[in-house]
Amino acid sequence: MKRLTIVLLALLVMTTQAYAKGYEVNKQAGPYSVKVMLDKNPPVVGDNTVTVAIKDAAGKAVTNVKVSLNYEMPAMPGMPAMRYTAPATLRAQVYSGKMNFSMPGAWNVKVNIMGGGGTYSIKFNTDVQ
Ligand SMILES: [Cu+2]
Repeated sequence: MKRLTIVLLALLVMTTQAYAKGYEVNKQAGPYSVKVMLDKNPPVVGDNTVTVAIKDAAGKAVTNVKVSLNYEMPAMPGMPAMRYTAPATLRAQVYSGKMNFSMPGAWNVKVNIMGGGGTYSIKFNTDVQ
């Protein structure tokens, strides 16, 4: 019984850590591997800090591009689509910006990377609480 309790406690701790981890999306954009991290998981209404780490095919941090964020909530009954743009600025080896979600629900996020011979983007959806 005691052993079972320990196993259950260990499982609970592992599960809690998995959920406590920040929101993270990993995608490929043209020549770049892009890792997007939000400081809150799930994201919340109001300010959320976004960090974008970009690596080239050799795994080296890319720091000579421009990064911007588009985020939108599609139109809902009685409510037009809401679209916002925010810059992400280079800090150390990563790009950082803020997304301010104006209401809870499903949002579409697009991260644009300009440079390296073109514009590349990744998209993901997130449920804001
Ligand atoms: Cu809405």
